[in-house]
Formats: sequence, structure tokens, C-alpha cells
Amino acid sequence: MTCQKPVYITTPIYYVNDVPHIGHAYTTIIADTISRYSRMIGHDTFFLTGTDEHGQKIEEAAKARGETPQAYADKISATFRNLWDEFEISYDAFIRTTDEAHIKGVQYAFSKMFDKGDIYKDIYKGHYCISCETFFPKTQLVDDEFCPECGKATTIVEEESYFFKLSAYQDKLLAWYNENPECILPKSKRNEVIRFVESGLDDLSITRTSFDWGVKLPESLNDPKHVMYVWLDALMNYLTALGYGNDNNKMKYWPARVHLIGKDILRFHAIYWPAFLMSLDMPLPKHVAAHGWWTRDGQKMSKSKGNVINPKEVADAYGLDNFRYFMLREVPFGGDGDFSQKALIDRINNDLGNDLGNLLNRLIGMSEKYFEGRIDSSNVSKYYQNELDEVIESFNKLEPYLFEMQIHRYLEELWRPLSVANRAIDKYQPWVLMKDGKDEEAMALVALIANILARVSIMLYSVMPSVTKKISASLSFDIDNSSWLRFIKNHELLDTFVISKIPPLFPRIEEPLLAHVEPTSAQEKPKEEKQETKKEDEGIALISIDQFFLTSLKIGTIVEANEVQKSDRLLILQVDIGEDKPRQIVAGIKEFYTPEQLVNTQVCVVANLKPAKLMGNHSEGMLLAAKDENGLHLIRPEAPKRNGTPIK
Ligand code: ME8
Repeated sequence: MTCQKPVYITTPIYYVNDVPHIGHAYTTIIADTISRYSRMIGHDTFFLTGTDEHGQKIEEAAKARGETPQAYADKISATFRNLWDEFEISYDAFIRTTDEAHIKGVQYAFSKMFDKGDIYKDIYKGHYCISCETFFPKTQLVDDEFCPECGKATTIVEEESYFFKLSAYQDKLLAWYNENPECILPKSKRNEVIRFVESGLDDLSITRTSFDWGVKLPESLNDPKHVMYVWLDALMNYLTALGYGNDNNKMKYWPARVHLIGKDILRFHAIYWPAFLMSLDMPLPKHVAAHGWWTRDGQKMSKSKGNVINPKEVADAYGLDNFRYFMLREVPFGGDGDFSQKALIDRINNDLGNDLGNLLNRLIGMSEKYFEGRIDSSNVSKYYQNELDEVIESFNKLEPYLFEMQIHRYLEELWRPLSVANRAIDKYQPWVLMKDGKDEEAMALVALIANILARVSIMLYSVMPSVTKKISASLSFDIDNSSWLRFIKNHELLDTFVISKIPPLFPRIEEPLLAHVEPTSAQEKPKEEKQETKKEDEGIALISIDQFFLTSLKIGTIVEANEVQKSDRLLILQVDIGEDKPRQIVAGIKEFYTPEQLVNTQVCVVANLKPAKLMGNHSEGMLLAAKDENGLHLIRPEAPKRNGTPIK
């Protein structure tokens, strides 16, 4: 064993207003990967995940289903936990914010911050987005009303509230960012946070009185009408899961090595959370690491858009380890990625099948044919020191990539030894060596390949835990701390060992396996296709299919139509395109249609246009129409279609 350093790794705790989708799975799989690796190298690792169950959003979701918030939270929390269990996520604790111990811990923290003088009572007046559970100053709203994060209408709240003196922590936060260049990963995100904090921090309203589903204030404050702001409650989970405010039995894990989050919740983790911790006199986390979005057709996934991908379906169809590899390899950490079966299949057939699986098959074939499966590494250095050196250079680069969350680069680098191995076979041709009677050299070559595969499987274990165990079983060694120490850290070679035959690990996939998951733009994209725009002779710009699919076109029904006062051209329409509420679209069609002619008719809507204001009216889309000398006509589906149906 190497040092038993305590390492604490967390995912966000997921809201129970939605069932898990691939976005949630992505964060959890990254955290699982880091945790598995950390354990393998001998660190005393604690991996926390869980569910966030309080707040107005959950209360409303439960009410809409006629359930109590607790019963509803129990049900959805279980779907998260069951999925992580099916995915063999190696979490050490699953916290729920409705746990008694968590509630006690949050109240304890509130009292501490209050006693320190960091909490005071006042009146909150402002805008609140229930969907994001976030207060926004007016300056940040879109068109004075809409949430800058999710675009939904905010509600105006005016109520008595306790405030946290966030403004008092502005300078200390800036000092933390400056003194710890890696506190926020990827580093580019740190600048965004710094700019935000430099622009000035308002004190934060941390209690609500207009609903009930939350943690009550400590009894000592004797103020029962308040419940805590859900983000204060939620962020505290990282401490309460370690026994904070209770038995403190796992506090040795604090501070966290990394809080893994999506970029949507960076502000809470990079500003509010360190400020709360400073107020509690607690050390700050080493990294807050924010990844990007998984999208469909360039759009954020959400239930209301009907574009959510179920991670279990994908894993069942393509294999859990393959799915894990794809997610971590496909997208640079911090960037967004569009999910497509085509991209997933390419990764499985090429990286996994061709580069890794075929190498193993070749090794099994050669070792069986020439040496009856018995391999001896003693002459590898004698003949192939250059290859060994090249491979060691790659392995030495790997670990920092992982801990700095550059997991795609980690995997990219890990594939270099595979190409060294594949190249060595082609270059030295063991069949020629055998024919020429150079058995010792051929044995050394086969042993080189086996050792490369063994090392790759150790370092790939945390990403593909089950496939790599199959590889190591075929090479008759175990993946654990001692093999990591011997073969990776100390660069030892495998002793004499037996290679046994196993079925191919990555059978080729010819067609998408999930018929009901619609093709996306990325799926239809031939990899080599250039993005550039060409001009045809007559001057029409040619675009690629990708460029075309950047436009989200949908069928909608006009449910309301009105004239815009003082405008000859404009009508204000409410168009149902299958979302929570109709979209308001201002269209220049008044000369051609009366409002009565439009209501209850279907139209084609450009659904991903940036919102605009036309004569002071908010507009979130555009209608397709054709205009010639006979006038303007709206483009409509030939037969009625469900609202929100994508137009392809
Ligand atoms: O924000 N792509 O919970 P949440 C990538 N309860 N990641 C995604 C994603 C997508 N399309 N959608 C969700 C909350 N995620 C709070 C957190 S923590 C103290 C409280 C992932 O259920 C991503 O990690 O909305 C994001 O940060 C998290 O799910 C949000 O989950």
C-alpha cells in the first residue's frame, strides 16, 4: 500500500423532480472513475452522492402528482440509487437531504454562521426562478422578467428573510481564486467566476416563508415560519455526510479533493459554498470541477422537450463499460457534447474494437500458436527497450491528467501504448521471427505486447471496470493496488504467466441499436465532412447537413393571436410547441392573416432563435412562411402533428 491519504470525491446531489438521464450519469461516472482510481493507488477514498429533496420545485412537483413531498422524494430518490447500483457505482454514502442527521447538521451550521454575525434578518424583495431555485437581481434578468439561466418567467417575491453576508466575503473569495489557480477546473471557468465576483456580490437571501418543504431554522432562533433556502441546505450535504454537526466521524476526509458538478451550478459551488465554508472556519475544497452539457440536437435535455436519453437503455444496448468509455473520451472536460449513437458506435468499433480488442485477440492468437499460451518476460528489455521507454513515458503522464479532470486526454494518452504495441507487431512480425528461428526474440515481442496490455488494462480499469478485469483474467493477474504498484509505479514486468483465450470483447456494431432514439445531426455526420460553406455558381450558399440541423424546427399550434397596437405588420401569437407553456412569437404577418384565421391552426416554428424584442414585445421564435407575388402563406404540416414534433 502507498500512503493512506484521505480523499473525498462528491457528485452534486440530484433534484428529485426528474428521473436520472445521461447528464446525471455523466457526472456520476466521472466521480466513480476518479474514486476507483484513487482507491487503486492506495488512497483512503470516500465517494459521496445522493439526492436533493427540499425546496419549492419539489413541493410543486409532488403537489402536481397528488403526493406528499416526502413520499414523492422517497420514490424518485430510489430511482437514482437503484440506477447507481445497477451501474455498480462505487459510492461510499448516498445522502438524502431529508435524512435526520443532515437536517441536524444544517441547523448546526446555520447557528454557527448566525452566532458569528454573518446572518441577519431583513425583507427580501426581488425575482426568484423556481425552476433554478435561484434569486436574480433585476440587472441579470432577460427582458426584466425572464430567468437568465433557463429562460422561464421569474416570480416576484417580497417576504421576510434571513440574509447571509456574502458581500463580506468578496475579497476573501478573490484571494482564494488568485492563490489557488486550480481551485476551479477547467481553469478557463475560473476567470468567469472571478469576473462575476469582481462585479460585486449582494448578500444572499437564505430563508423563505412562502412554502414549507425545507429545513426549519434552529430552535434557538424561535422563528418557525422560515425554512432554509434549498441551496444552503443542499451545499451543506458535503459536510453533513461526514458527520458534521453530529458525530464528526468522517471529518478526516474534509476538505474535498474534488466537487464534481455541471457548469450550470458552478456559481453555487465556486462562490456561495466557499463563502459558507469561510464563515464556518472550515478549509476549502481543493477543486471544484465543472463539466459541460450533454445535448440532443444542440439543445439542453429536459423532460418537457421530450429529448431526454435514458442512460440505462444506452448501457443495456451498448454495454455499460462501453458507454462509460464513450462519455469520458468523446467530450473534452468542460465542453458540451451532443449525444449520438453514431459517435458511440464509432468509439466502440474503432478505439475499443480495432485498437484494444484486436490487439488482445492478436496476442491470444500468437501466444497460443507459438508458445502454447506460456509467456516469459525476461528478454523484453534485451530486444525492445525503446518500445518500453516509449510506453513508460506515456504512463508517467497519465495520473495528472486524471486528477486535473482532463479525462479525455488521459484516455487519448492511454491509447498511445496500444499503438506502440500494434506498430511493434507490424514492424517486427513475430511470424517471420519464428520462421527465422528467432524464438527468443519472438517470445520477447509477445511478452512486450502482453505487458503493454496489462498496463493499459490497469490504467483503464477505473473507466472500464468490468472489461479490464476480463483482460487481466486472460493475462492471469489481478488489477489491484499491488499490481498498480508493480507494473505502473515500479515499471516491473509480468513474471512467467499463462494467457487464456476469452471471447472477443467488442463485437462490431453495424447499425444503431436503439431504434426509437432518433438520429441526431451528429449521427448523420460523416466524420471527414468539412464545416465550411461553399458557394455554387449561381451564388447559393451550400451548407452541410450539420449546419442545417443547427436549426431546431418544430410543429406548433397557435393557441392565441392578438394584434400589436400601433403596428401594421405585427401579430403576437402564443404557440404551443410541446413545452411547459406556449411560446410567445411576434410575427410580421398582419397584412396576410387575421388573428381569428390563425387560432387553432398548426405552423412550423424555428424554436432555437435567440429571444428578441419587437416593438417592446418579447418574441421567442419565428414561423416559416413563403412569400411571392400571390402573397404570404404560412408553411403547415400536411396532416395534424403532435405539438413539438421535430421537423427533419
Ligand atoms: O442542480 N449534461 O440538481 P440537478 C450534463 N440539486 N450534466 C447534466 C445534465 C446535462 N444535460 N443535466 C444534469 C441540482 N446534469 C442541485 C445540485 S449540489 C449541492 C445540488 C448533471 O438534479 C450536472 O452535474 O439539477 C448538473 O450539475 C447536475 O446534473 C444537476 O442536477
